[in-house]
Formats: sequence, structure tokens, C-alpha cells
Amino acid sequence: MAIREKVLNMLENTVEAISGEEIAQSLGVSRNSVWKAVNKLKEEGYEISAVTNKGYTLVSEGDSVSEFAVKKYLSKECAEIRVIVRDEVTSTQTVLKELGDKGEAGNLVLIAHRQTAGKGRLGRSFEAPKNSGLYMSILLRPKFTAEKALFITTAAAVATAKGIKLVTGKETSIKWVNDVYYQNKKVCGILTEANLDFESGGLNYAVLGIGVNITEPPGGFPEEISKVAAALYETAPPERIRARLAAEILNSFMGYYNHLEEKAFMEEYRKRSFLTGREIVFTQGDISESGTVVDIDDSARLIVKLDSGETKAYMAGEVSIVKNFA
Ligand code: BT5
Repeated sequence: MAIREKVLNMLENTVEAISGEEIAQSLGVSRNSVWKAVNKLKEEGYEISAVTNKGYTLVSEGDSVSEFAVKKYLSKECAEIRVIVRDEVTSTQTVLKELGDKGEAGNLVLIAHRQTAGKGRLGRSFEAPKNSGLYMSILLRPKFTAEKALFITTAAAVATAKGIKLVTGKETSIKWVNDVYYQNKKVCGILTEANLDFESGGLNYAVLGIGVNITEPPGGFPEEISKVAAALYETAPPERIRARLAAEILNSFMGYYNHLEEKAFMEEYRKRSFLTGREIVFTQGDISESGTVVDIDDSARLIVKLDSGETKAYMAGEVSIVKNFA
């Protein structure tokens, strides 16, 4: 256990203030190490007061995310998960893909407090301002074929919706294929990027990225996305929401991922489908077709009854909604 974990444990278990000297003695480390550990905890969001001649008290756990804060909530499905937390990265996807290229083992989770170049699909960007959301990627080394890897996104969408429900009590829906919606707006985007092994037809690795807006950034979302983006909380969220949410999404996702072929998530995906019953325009490249979404099949294809009367199943593409929300 790192020194700061031990310091945190002591602070969590002490009601009265505890001096740096006492902590140092009981852990067998220097006072300077205690001081450094306290500062690191503060950086991670823990509110720790220091009163002269008395010592340290844990005032609040804030919305801290740290490796051990996340690990505390992980279930046995995540026994092999390793967690890294960084203050700022370009994109958690980019960092993990670089590690994947270098041969890093799978089941590695990277969470950042902020991304300076958050990625969406097809070269789009994902806004990830400081401490406003959960920005997390997972490096996976799937044993299954590239075709099955499509279900990583599907499973992740359900895992995210379930994690949100468990931790916040809030109901969300899933907009095919990779968005989670809260109150008719996008609260989460999901991106899966794969590195293919052409010889085996399998994958060298896949990186799954999940970005959840927890609160709006100070001053609100940037204008370009203010009409489409939502956050789970309008005011300050409950303590440690990001660490708990990260862990619950991982618990649920790894449960599905470890038995992906069972597709146990499909029923919930359909139940939470935002598009079913809605009139839409489907676009893929130059093709644009309008109709009504009737279902999502077991291959996670969107089933649309086109205005022409024909029924089509789409694997991938963009969907915009024609009719206003009911
Ligand atoms: C996505 O792409 O929604 C995938 C987003 C994945 C984000 C995670 S965060 C952790 C990991 N690291 C990364 O760098 N990425 C992943 P797409 O379906 O293409 O949607 C992108 C579009 O969503 C943008 O063009 C905007 O319109 C909108 N958008 C951007 N930022 C948003 C936000 N914070 N909340 C809601 N909508 C947003």
C-alpha cells in the first residue's frame, strides 16, 4: 500500500485531528513523506485541514478519484484490473493505444481529471474539462474476433447506464449506437478503437473509452455542444461520485466482457433504447434514408422501417431524430 493510502486510512479512521508526527511514527516514515502524501491527497480532491499544534483532519472526500478510491469499489469481476489516474492527458485513448503498441498487458484502466484533446468517433472531439466528468479508457486484449469486438461498445453503453443508475439513482437511455442520454440530451459518449491482427483475424488490442458529464463546467458547456450535452448534476455532486461511478461501470462492463458471447446486455440495451419508435434520418456516407426505428436486433443492428415501406438493418452510421420528443 502506498504511503498516501496508509495516511488516508488513518485520517478516515480518526475523528480528532492527528499530527504529522503521530502519523509518521505509526507508519514508520518521515514527516516529510507524510506532508507529501497529504499534499498529493489534496491534489486528488480530498479536503484536509491542517491546524497548527493539532494536526490533520479529513474534512471531506470531495469528488476525488485515485487508484485506490476506485479499487475500493471494484468487484471480483475486476480482479485483474489495474488503475492509473492522471491529472491531465491529451486523450486517455491515445495514451492507452501507445501503451498497447508497446505491448502493455490488457485490463489497464486510465482515468484523467482532464483531457486536452478528448476524442469522439470519426475524428470528432469530446469536451473533457477539468473535474467535470469521468474520462476513462480501458486497454483490452480480447481473445475473440474483430466482429465480436463490436459488442464492446454495446456492452459498455449498458454498463454505463447501469452504473449511473446504481450510483446516482438516475435513469438514462441509450441512443444507438454509442451515446447515453439523460433527459433527452447526451450525458455520455463511448468510443472503441481496435488494433487488428490481420493474420489471425483477431485483435492485438482494443481501447474502450467512456466519457460521462457529471457536472457542467464552470460557465457551462461550450456553445457548440450546449444544445446537445447534459450533465448528471446541476449543482455539486455527492462525494466521490467519479470513483464510485468508474468502479460500478467497470464492474458491470467486465461482467459482460468476460462472457461477451452470451450477449447478456442486449435485452437491457433494447429496454433502454432511445430511438425505438422514433422517426429518424439515417446517414452513412452519402446515403441518407428516413423511417421509423422498430427494434435493435441481437447483432446490435438498428432495424428501421423506411418511409418506402422497406425494412432495413443498419450496422453503423449516424442517426438524427426527426420528430420532437414525446
Ligand atoms: C463520442 O463520439 O461520443 C465518443 C466520446 C468518447 C469520450 C471518451 S472520454 C475517455 C476517452 N478518451 C477520449 O479521448 N475519448 C474517450 P461521437 O459519437 O463522435 O460524438 C462526438 C460529438 O459529441 C461531438 O461532435 C459533439 O457534438 C458532442 N460532444 C462533444 N463533447 C461532448 C460532451 N462532453 N458531452 C456531450 N456531447 C459532447
